[in-house]
Amino acid sequence: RESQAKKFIRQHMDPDSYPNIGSSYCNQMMRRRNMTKGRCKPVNTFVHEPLVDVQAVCFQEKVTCKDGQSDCYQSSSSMSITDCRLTNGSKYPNCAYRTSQKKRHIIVACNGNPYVPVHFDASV
Ligand code: CPA
Repeated sequence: RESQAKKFIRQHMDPDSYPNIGSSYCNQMMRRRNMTKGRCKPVNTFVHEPLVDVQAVCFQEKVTCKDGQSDCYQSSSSMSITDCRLTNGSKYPNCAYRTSQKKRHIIVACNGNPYVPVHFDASV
Protein backbone atom coordinates (compact mmCIF):
# COMPACT_ATOMS: atom_id res chain seq x y z
CA ARG A 1 0.00 0.00 0.00
CA GLU A 2 1.10 3.58 -0.70
CA SER A 3 2.95 5.14 2.27
CA GLN A 4 1.78 8.45 3.79
CA ALA A 5 5.05 10.03 2.60
CA LYS A 6 4.49 8.87 -1.02
CA LYS A 7 0.87 9.98 -0.87
CA PHE A 8 2.00 13.48 0.17
CA ILE A 9 4.38 13.60 -2.82
CA ARG A 10 1.68 12.40 -5.23
CA GLN A 11 -0.93 14.86 -3.97
CA HIS A 12 1.16 17.93 -3.17
CA MET A 13 4.53 18.00 -4.97
CA ASP A 14 5.05 19.49 -8.43
CA PRO A 15 8.51 21.11 -8.43
CA ASP A 16 9.04 21.15 -12.22
CA SER A 17 6.05 22.77 -13.95
CA TYR A 18 6.38 26.25 -12.39
CA PRO A 19 6.13 28.93 -13.83
CA ASN A 20 4.29 27.38 -16.82
CA ILE A 21 0.90 27.08 -15.16
CA GLY A 22 -2.27 27.85 -17.09
CA SER A 23 -5.94 28.02 -16.14
CA SER A 24 -6.44 24.28 -16.84
CA TYR A 25 -3.58 23.23 -14.53
CA CYS A 26 -5.82 22.05 -11.68
CA ASN A 27 -8.30 20.26 -13.96
CA GLN A 28 -5.43 18.26 -15.48
CA MET A 29 -3.32 17.72 -12.36
CA MET A 30 -6.16 16.74 -10.01
CA ARG A 31 -7.12 14.02 -12.51
CA ARG A 32 -3.53 12.97 -13.36
CA ARG A 33 -2.64 12.61 -9.65
CA ASN A 34 -5.74 10.47 -8.96
CA MET A 35 -7.71 12.93 -6.81
CA THR A 36 -10.88 12.69 -8.92
CA LYS A 37 -11.52 8.94 -8.44
CA GLY A 38 -14.63 8.05 -6.41
CA ARG A 39 -15.21 11.74 -5.64
CA CYS A 40 -13.79 15.15 -6.52
CA LYS A 41 -11.31 16.14 -3.76
CA PRO A 42 -12.63 19.63 -2.85
CA VAL A 43 -9.38 21.52 -2.06
CA ASN A 44 -5.77 20.61 -2.82
CA THR A 45 -2.49 22.52 -2.91
CA PHE A 46 0.52 21.78 -5.16
CA VAL A 47 3.94 23.07 -4.10
CA HIS A 48 6.41 24.17 -6.80
CA GLU A 49 9.64 23.93 -4.82
CA PRO A 50 12.34 21.22 -4.62
CA LEU A 51 11.36 18.19 -2.50
CA VAL A 52 14.32 18.74 -0.15
CA ASP A 53 13.08 22.28 0.62
CA VAL A 54 9.58 20.99 1.45
CA GLN A 55 10.98 18.13 3.56
CA ALA A 56 13.08 20.68 5.47
CA VAL A 57 9.86 22.36 6.70
CA CYS A 58 9.53 19.46 9.22
CA PHE A 59 12.47 21.08 11.09
CA GLN A 60 11.20 24.69 10.93
CA GLU A 61 8.68 26.57 13.12
CA LYS A 62 6.34 24.25 15.05
CA VAL A 63 2.67 25.33 14.93
CA THR A 64 -0.67 23.83 15.95
CA CYS A 65 -2.50 21.97 13.18
CA LYS A 66 -6.10 22.84 12.22
CA ASP A 67 -7.28 19.64 13.94
CA GLY A 68 -5.46 20.58 17.18
CA GLN A 69 -2.60 18.08 16.74
CA SER A 70 0.90 19.40 17.50
CA ASP A 71 2.86 17.85 14.62
CA CYS A 72 2.59 20.79 12.17
CA TYR A 73 5.38 23.06 10.91
CA GLN A 74 5.32 26.37 9.04
CA SER A 75 7.89 27.15 6.35
CA SER A 76 10.27 30.00 7.17
CA SER A 77 10.24 31.12 3.49
CA SER A 78 7.25 31.77 1.28
CA MET A 79 6.90 29.16 -1.44
CA SER A 80 5.32 29.03 -4.91
CA ILE A 81 2.09 27.09 -4.67
CA THR A 82 -1.03 26.45 -6.72
CA ASP A 83 -4.32 26.28 -4.88
CA CYS A 84 -6.97 24.06 -6.54
CA ARG A 85 -10.61 24.50 -5.51
CA LEU A 86 -13.64 22.66 -6.87
CA THR A 87 -16.01 25.09 -8.61
CA ASN A 88 -19.53 25.47 -7.23
CA GLY A 89 -21.38 23.86 -10.13
CA SER A 90 -18.95 20.96 -10.55
CA LYS A 91 -20.58 17.51 -10.40
CA TYR A 92 -18.71 14.19 -10.10
CA PRO A 93 -17.37 12.63 -12.33
CA ASN A 94 -16.79 16.01 -14.06
CA CYS A 95 -14.50 17.62 -11.50
CA ALA A 96 -13.86 21.27 -12.46
CA TYR A 97 -11.32 23.32 -10.50
CA ARG A 98 -10.31 26.96 -10.13
CA THR A 99 -6.50 27.39 -10.38
CA SER A 100 -4.82 30.13 -8.28
CA GLN A 101 -1.09 30.67 -8.06
CA LYS A 102 0.25 32.12 -4.83
CA LYS A 103 3.42 32.75 -2.83
CA ARG A 104 2.69 31.63 0.72
CA HIS A 105 4.19 30.04 3.80
CA ILE A 106 3.08 26.42 3.87
CA ILE A 107 2.01 24.42 6.94
CA VAL A 108 2.53 20.65 6.80
CA ALA A 109 2.13 17.79 9.30
CA CYS A 110 5.14 15.48 9.63
CA ASN A 111 5.45 11.89 10.78
CA GLY A 112 7.67 8.79 10.73
CA ASN A 113 11.35 7.95 10.57
CA PRO A 114 12.64 9.66 8.46
CA TYR A 115 10.47 12.54 9.70
CA VAL A 116 8.77 13.79 6.51
CA PRO A 117 5.57 15.61 5.42
CA VAL A 118 2.44 13.43 5.43
CA HIS A 119 -0.36 16.03 5.29
CA PHE A 120 -0.83 19.54 3.88
CA ASP A 121 -2.56 21.63 6.56
CA ALA A 122 -2.75 25.20 5.17
CA SER A 123 -0.98 28.10 3.48
CA VAL A 124 -0.64 31.49 5.19
P1 CPA B 1 -4.04 15.44 2.73
O1 CPA B 1 -2.84 16.31 2.67
O2 CPA B 1 -4.14 14.33 1.74
O3 CPA B 1 -7.65 19.02 4.68
C1 CPA B 1 -8.13 17.93 3.92
C2 CPA B 1 -7.24 17.72 2.70
O4 CPA B 1 -7.26 18.92 1.91
C3 CPA B 1 -5.80 17.43 3.06
O5 CPA B 1 -5.41 16.22 2.45
C4 CPA B 1 -5.00 18.58 2.46
C5 CPA B 1 -5.93 19.30 1.56
N1 CPA B 1 -5.75 20.76 1.65
C6 CPA B 1 -4.81 21.36 0.82
N2 CPA B 1 -4.64 22.70 0.85
C7 CPA B 1 -5.35 23.46 1.71
C8 CPA B 1 -6.28 22.89 2.57
C9 CPA B 1 -6.47 21.52 2.53
O6 CPA B 1 -4.14 20.66 0.06
N3 CPA B 1 -5.15 24.79 1.73
O7 CPA B 1 -4.11 14.79 4.15
C10 CPA B 1 -3.36 13.58 4.31
C11 CPA B 1 -3.77 12.81 5.55
O8 CPA B 1 -3.29 13.46 6.72
C12 CPA B 1 -5.27 12.65 5.75
O9 CPA B 1 -5.54 11.25 5.74
C13 CPA B 1 -5.55 13.19 7.14
C14 CPA B 1 -4.21 13.22 7.78
N4 CPA B 1 -4.02 14.28 8.81
C15 CPA B 1 -4.82 15.33 9.09
N5 CPA B 1 -4.29 16.08 10.08
C16 CPA B 1 -3.11 15.49 10.42
C17 CPA B 1 -2.10 15.78 11.36
N6 CPA B 1 -2.17 16.87 12.16
N7 CPA B 1 -1.04 14.96 11.46
C18 CPA B 1 -0.94 13.89 10.65
N8 CPA B 1 -1.86 13.55 9.73
C19 CPA B 1 -2.93 14.34 9.61
